[in-house]
Amino acid sequence: MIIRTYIGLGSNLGDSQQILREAVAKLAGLGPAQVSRLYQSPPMGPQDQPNYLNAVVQLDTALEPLALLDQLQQFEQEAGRVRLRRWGERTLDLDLLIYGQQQIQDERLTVPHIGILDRDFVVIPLLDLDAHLQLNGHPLKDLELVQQASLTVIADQSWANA
Ligand code: PH2
Ligand code: MG
Ligand code: MG
Repeated sequence: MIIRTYIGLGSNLGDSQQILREAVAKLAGLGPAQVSRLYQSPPMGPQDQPNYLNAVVQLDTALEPLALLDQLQQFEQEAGRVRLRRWGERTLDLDLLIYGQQQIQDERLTVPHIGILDRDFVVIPLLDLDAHLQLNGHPLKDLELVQQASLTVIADQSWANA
Protein backbone atom coordinates (compact mmCIF):
# COMPACT_ATOMS: atom_id res chain seq x y z
CA MET A 1 0.00 0.00 0.00
CA ILE A 2 1.23 3.49 -0.81
CA ILE A 3 1.13 5.87 2.14
CA ARG A 4 1.38 9.68 2.05
CA THR A 5 4.08 10.82 4.45
CA TYR A 6 5.62 14.16 5.39
CA ILE A 7 9.26 14.59 6.31
CA GLY A 8 10.76 17.67 7.95
CA LEU A 9 14.18 18.83 6.74
CA GLY A 10 16.52 21.08 8.69
CA SER A 11 20.17 22.14 8.52
CA ASN A 12 22.27 24.87 10.11
CA LEU A 13 25.81 23.58 9.58
CA GLY A 14 27.76 23.41 6.33
CA ASP A 15 26.32 24.36 2.93
CA SER A 16 22.77 23.89 4.16
CA GLN A 17 21.00 24.58 0.87
CA GLN A 18 23.14 22.04 -0.99
CA ILE A 19 22.74 19.51 1.84
CA LEU A 20 18.96 19.88 1.74
CA ARG A 21 18.90 19.65 -2.05
CA GLU A 22 20.79 16.35 -1.94
CA ALA A 23 18.42 15.09 0.76
CA VAL A 24 15.40 15.88 -1.43
CA ALA A 25 16.98 13.96 -4.32
CA LYS A 26 17.48 10.93 -2.08
CA LEU A 27 13.95 11.11 -0.71
CA ALA A 28 12.62 11.28 -4.26
CA GLY A 29 14.26 7.90 -4.80
CA LEU A 30 11.80 6.39 -2.31
CA GLY A 31 8.67 7.40 -4.19
CA PRO A 32 6.88 10.38 -5.76
CA ALA A 33 7.95 13.49 -3.82
CA GLN A 34 6.88 17.14 -3.63
CA VAL A 35 8.82 19.83 -1.83
CA SER A 36 7.70 22.92 0.09
CA ARG A 37 9.23 26.33 -0.33
CA LEU A 38 12.61 26.81 1.37
CA TYR A 39 12.67 28.84 4.59
CA GLN A 40 15.15 30.44 6.92
CA SER A 41 14.15 30.14 10.55
CA PRO A 42 15.61 31.45 13.83
CA PRO A 43 16.83 28.64 16.07
CA MET A 44 14.48 26.97 18.49
CA GLY A 45 16.54 25.95 21.54
CA PRO A 46 20.01 27.38 22.21
CA GLN A 47 20.18 30.85 20.67
CA ASP A 48 23.95 30.80 20.13
CA GLN A 49 23.66 28.77 16.93
CA PRO A 50 23.10 29.78 13.30
CA ASN A 51 19.66 30.19 11.75
CA TYR A 52 18.26 27.05 10.15
CA LEU A 53 17.15 26.31 6.65
CA ASN A 54 13.91 24.32 6.84
CA ALA A 55 11.58 22.65 4.37
CA VAL A 56 9.14 19.74 4.24
CA VAL A 57 8.89 16.94 1.68
CA GLN A 58 5.65 15.11 0.91
CA LEU A 59 6.59 11.54 0.02
CA ASP A 60 4.28 8.80 -1.20
CA THR A 61 5.95 5.52 -0.35
CA ALA A 62 5.37 1.82 0.18
CA LEU A 63 8.01 1.68 2.94
CA GLU A 64 6.81 0.72 6.40
CA PRO A 65 7.43 3.36 9.10
CA LEU A 66 10.57 1.81 10.61
CA ALA A 67 12.01 1.02 7.19
CA LEU A 68 11.44 4.66 6.25
CA LEU A 69 13.09 5.78 9.50
CA ASP A 70 16.11 3.60 8.66
CA GLN A 71 16.38 5.36 5.30
CA LEU A 72 16.13 8.81 6.88
CA GLN A 73 18.86 7.97 9.38
CA GLN A 74 21.04 6.58 6.62
CA PHE A 75 20.63 9.81 4.61
CA GLU A 76 21.54 11.82 7.73
CA GLN A 77 24.72 9.77 8.13
CA GLU A 78 25.60 10.11 4.45
CA ALA A 79 25.38 13.88 4.80
CA GLY A 80 28.14 13.60 7.41
CA ARG A 81 25.69 14.32 10.15
CA VAL A 82 27.11 16.27 13.02
CA ARG A 83 24.85 16.94 15.99
CA LEU A 84 26.59 18.77 18.79
CA ARG A 85 23.89 19.01 21.49
CA ARG A 86 20.18 18.59 22.10
CA TRP A 87 18.23 21.22 20.12
CA GLY A 88 21.62 22.28 18.83
CA GLU A 89 23.26 22.74 15.48
CA ARG A 90 23.29 19.93 12.94
CA THR A 91 24.29 19.19 9.38
CA LEU A 92 21.09 17.43 8.40
CA ASP A 93 17.97 16.54 10.35
CA LEU A 94 15.26 14.44 8.71
CA ASP A 95 12.16 13.99 10.89
CA LEU A 96 9.27 11.70 10.04
CA LEU A 97 6.37 14.05 10.81
CA ILE A 98 3.28 12.29 9.50
CA TYR A 99 2.69 8.78 8.17
CA GLY A 100 -0.78 8.58 6.63
CA GLN A 101 -3.34 8.58 9.42
CA GLN A 102 -1.23 6.34 11.63
CA GLN A 103 -0.41 6.98 15.27
CA ILE A 104 2.85 5.25 16.13
CA GLN A 105 4.31 4.83 19.61
CA ASP A 106 7.56 2.92 19.24
CA GLU A 107 10.77 3.25 21.20
CA ARG A 108 12.44 4.53 18.02
CA LEU A 109 9.58 6.56 16.63
CA THR A 110 6.63 8.72 17.65
CA VAL A 111 4.24 9.71 14.83
CA PRO A 112 2.78 12.27 14.40
CA HIS A 113 6.02 13.95 15.43
CA ILE A 114 5.71 15.40 18.91
CA GLY A 115 6.72 18.96 17.98
CA ILE A 116 4.60 19.69 14.93
CA LEU A 117 1.96 21.90 16.53
CA ASP A 118 4.36 24.37 18.11
CA ARG A 119 6.94 24.70 15.34
CA ASP A 120 6.22 27.28 12.69
CA PHE A 121 9.14 25.94 10.64
CA VAL A 122 7.21 22.67 10.32
CA VAL A 123 3.61 23.88 10.04
CA ILE A 124 4.15 26.59 7.41
CA PRO A 125 5.96 24.32 4.93
CA LEU A 126 3.37 21.58 5.55
CA LEU A 127 0.71 24.08 4.49
CA ASP A 128 2.62 24.77 1.25
CA LEU A 129 2.10 21.11 0.36
CA ASP A 130 -1.51 20.81 1.55
CA ALA A 131 -3.33 23.95 2.67
CA HIS A 132 -6.10 21.83 4.22
CA LEU A 133 -3.92 19.35 6.07
CA GLN A 134 -5.40 18.21 9.38
CA LEU A 135 -3.82 16.66 12.46
CA ASN A 136 -6.18 14.73 14.74
CA GLY A 137 -9.09 16.47 13.05
CA HIS A 138 -7.68 19.99 13.49
CA PRO A 139 -6.82 22.05 10.40
CA LEU A 140 -3.20 23.21 10.69
CA LYS A 141 -4.07 26.47 8.97
CA ASP A 142 -6.16 27.52 11.99
CA LEU A 143 -3.21 27.37 14.41
CA GLU A 144 -2.29 30.70 15.99
CA LEU A 145 1.37 30.32 15.08
CA VAL A 146 0.47 30.50 11.40
CA GLN A 147 -0.32 34.21 11.90
CA GLN A 148 2.84 34.87 13.93
CA ALA A 149 5.38 32.88 11.99
CA SER A 150 9.00 34.03 12.26
CA LEU A 151 10.11 32.40 9.00
CA THR A 152 11.58 33.99 5.91
CA VAL A 153 10.92 32.48 2.49
CA ILE A 154 14.29 31.88 0.82
CA ALA A 155 13.05 30.25 -2.39
CA ASP A 156 9.92 29.03 -4.11
CA GLN A 157 9.05 25.37 -4.66
CA SER A 158 11.50 25.01 -7.55
CA TRP A 159 14.52 25.37 -5.23
CA ALA A 160 15.25 21.66 -5.00
CA ASN A 161 15.50 21.20 -8.77
CA ALA A 162 18.10 23.90 -9.36
N1 PH2 B 1 15.79 21.79 14.76
C1 PH2 B 1 16.25 21.51 15.98
C2 PH2 B 1 16.45 22.52 17.01
N2 PH2 B 1 16.06 23.83 16.61
N3 PH2 B 1 15.27 25.38 15.05
C3 PH2 B 1 14.82 25.65 13.82
N4 PH2 B 1 14.50 26.91 13.51
N5 PH2 B 1 14.68 24.69 12.88
C4 PH2 B 1 14.99 23.38 13.15
O1 PH2 B 1 14.86 22.51 12.26
C5 PH2 B 1 15.46 23.06 14.44
C6 PH2 B 1 15.59 24.11 15.38
C7 PH2 B 1 16.58 20.13 16.33
O2 PH2 B 1 16.09 19.22 15.44
MG1 MG C 1 14.22 17.93 14.37
MG1 MG D 1 15.55 14.61 14.22
